[in-house]
Order: sequence, then C-alpha cells, then structure tokens
Amino acid sequence: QAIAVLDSGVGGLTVVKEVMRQLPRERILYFGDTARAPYGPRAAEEIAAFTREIVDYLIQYKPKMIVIACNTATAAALEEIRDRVPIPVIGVINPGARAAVGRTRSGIVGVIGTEGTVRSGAYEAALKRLSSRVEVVSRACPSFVPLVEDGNFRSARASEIVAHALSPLRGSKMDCLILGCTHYPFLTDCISRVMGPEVHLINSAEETAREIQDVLRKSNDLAGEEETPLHRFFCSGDPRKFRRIAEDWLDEQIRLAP
Ligand code: DGN
Repeated sequence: QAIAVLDSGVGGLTVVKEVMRQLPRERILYFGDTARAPYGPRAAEEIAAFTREIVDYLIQYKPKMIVIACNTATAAALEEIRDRVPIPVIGVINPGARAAVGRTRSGIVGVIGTEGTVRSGAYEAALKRLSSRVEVVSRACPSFVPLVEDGNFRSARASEIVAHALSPLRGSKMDCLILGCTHYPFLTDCISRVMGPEVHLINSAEETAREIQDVLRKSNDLAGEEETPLHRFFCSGDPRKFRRIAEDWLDEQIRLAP
C-alpha cells in the first residue's frame, strides 16, 4: 500500500524527496494539481473543494495514509479530510510549527507562505498552541510559487524576487523562519542568502516525513525491508513540465500516469 501525497502542484515533491530519503521502502502515489495552481489566492472553500476531489481520486488506489503536502490546503481542509476518509491524514503545518518551537531561542519565529496560509492564521494558532511565549512574524510571498511551477527556481530573477520579498523581514529578531509553503524548499539557497546564517530555515518537508514515520510505526504499517517501491505520479496540467521539474528535483526518472 502506498502513501498518497497531494499538492497544488510540484511543491509536495519536497515532501516526496524527504520521504524517499528517510523512508526508502515506502511507495508513493503523488498528485500535483498543476492545472489549478496556485491555490494561494483562492478562497478557502474552493481550496477545500479541490482537496476533497483529489482525495476522492487518490482513495481509489487504497493508500494506507494521506499526506496533504500543501500548507494552503492543510489550512483550508485538514480536519474535513480527516472526517472524510478512514485512514490517517496528516498535514504540513503542525510538523513545521513543532520544529520551530523546539528550535527557537529568541522566541521570535518567522513564517512565510501563500496568501491563503497567512490569511488563515493557521501557523499562529499552531505555534501558540505549542508555546504561549512565541511571537510570530508572518509574510505572504505570492511571487514564489509561480517561479517554482515554471521551473525558474535557480534563475538570477529568482534571487532578485526572493530578496525583494523578504527584505521587510531582515532586521527582525527572528532566529527561525518556517518555509510555510511546500514549494519554498526549491528556493532554499536564495532564501538563506537573504536571511543570513543566524536565521535557521525550517523545512516542513523534513518534519513531515518524520511524522509520517511516527504514524506508520504506531499503526505497524511501515513497509517491509524486502519491498522495492514503484512510485507513481499524476498531474492535472502539462505533463512535460511536471516531469522536467520532478526529475530534476528528485534526481531520478518518474513514472507519470497519462
Ligand atoms: N505548495 C502549496 C503550499 O504549501 O501552500 C501552495 C502553493 C500554491 O498553490 N500557491
């Protein structure tokens, strides 16, 4: 049985890469809704409806768990999806929040994400639930997802856009910055150049892969040593573009369903 991972586009591949690294025996079934990305500017009800549709599609393949590898969809629909399916469902917000609370010394945590995620206040809520002393500085970065979806995450233009968008955060006393959108790890180099070495970047993909492992271990559902996983990918938009970005990021050839 596979772990089903979904996102508005290629962002969830950052979670896939971490799952492949931390849990190399697990089989992954991925859906990227590239035809409808970005989700960030859309209304929460619309994002929830898209998420329900994708989950209903993936559930036909009888996965053992669902990972909503999109912060925007996690903020809009996590609880609803948990009520909808009889298997474990995890999102990407709590794992990142937990890592930040464990790591910060100054107590000031930055969060960058899409408009939808920042507007939802989901990170503030998750961080405050974990520690009442944390101060949160959030900023929406709507220009980042299109850079990644277009495969331009290594361009000079990407560095300029990132520097411009993050300049208001420099000089704040934050010591951790949560990459609160699964697309942002594609831009890690540019982001850390702008924020400097004293700001630790929290990649929710790493934390989420750890949580996946915990959930599967508890339910005794981890894949056996003998398994060689055959991953499968679906996207709703241009398959060539998806394949190019996925194979570049994952550094392997993928099986992309028509
Ligand atoms: N990758 C998604 C996230 O983590 O929020 C959102 C990208 C988008 O569609 N704007």
